[in-house]
Amino acid sequence: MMNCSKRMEFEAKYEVWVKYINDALSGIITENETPAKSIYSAMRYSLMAGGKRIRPVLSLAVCEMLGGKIEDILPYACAIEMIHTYSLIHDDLPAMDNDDFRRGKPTNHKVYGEARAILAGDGLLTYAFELMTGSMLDALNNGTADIDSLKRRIQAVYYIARAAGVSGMIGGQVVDIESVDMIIEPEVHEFMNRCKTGALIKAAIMVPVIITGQDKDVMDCLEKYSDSIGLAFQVKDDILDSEGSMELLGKRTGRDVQEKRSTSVTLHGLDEAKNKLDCLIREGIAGLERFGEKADFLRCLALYIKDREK
Ligand code: GRG
Repeated sequence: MMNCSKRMEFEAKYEVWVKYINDALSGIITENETPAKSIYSAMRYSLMAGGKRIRPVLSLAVCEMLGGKIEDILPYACAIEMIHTYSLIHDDLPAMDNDDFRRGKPTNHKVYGEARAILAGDGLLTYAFELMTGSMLDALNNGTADIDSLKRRIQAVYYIARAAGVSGMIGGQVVDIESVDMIIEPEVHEFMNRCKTGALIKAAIMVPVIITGQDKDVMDCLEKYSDSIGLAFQVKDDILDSEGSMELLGKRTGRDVQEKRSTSVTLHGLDEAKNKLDCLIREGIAGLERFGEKADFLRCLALYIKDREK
């Protein structure tokens, strides 16, 4: 397990990555004076509302571990955070979870109204693809990427599209809304979590693997890590809904029981959910063995997922 100095190193580095990502995101969606300015404002409101940035941090950390260029991965890392933010805006809408607070602030539709919140989500989702394909065109025009590198970047965009769409997050969300007030089979529950939450986290990890052109062994190890921590992230989210507070989480808690949702805690109980979480984190860390000390940040990040309070 991680000693104290490694943990402090991890925390300092995480903060540096978050600042780097926040600066990049802030420069992408800016306030402007066009007739459509309110949509930029609504998109920026949620994008810059202070999330943990765990997905883009994962992309940058994996890229660094594999010796890739951070600037090559940044557009994809930002795109994934934009897709994630869109999903939160839509998830909070009255037609979905009907939440009033997110990231400690009023939800997007509470500030900008429902219609604009839907458009802000759509705008972020679409902008994510504009950002990734725009960076590919730049690389083509500047001659900074050869044909193999461009192929890998197309593969990365495809991977993200599948993770965000019906094969991933949307597919998982549909199972989620259809399983309220029902006992679902453990396999269906795991499918839901892997799609709804795990797929985008997995994409954040696998995109730098794809773009830096790694061999099958590296790919398999990081798939193992990403499958485990992606699922662990949702199990922890379920535990926090049961044990966490609005104060720390910046959103309403205790809804899973109230609204009879199928979560790791409501289906299996708190103790079993915690055992499952421990087990997934151990499995994830085991996937990092071949990388030695270079993977210390990713090991700490897995432990952070387990121990996080928000
Ligand atoms: C298209 C109408 C429409 C809705 C889409 C896809 C979708 C709704 C919702 C996605 C499902 C979702 C929100 C899954 C939960 C994933 C999760 C645990 C989110 C919280 O992520 P954190 O903790 O949040 O990383 P921060 O705020 O730190 O970024």
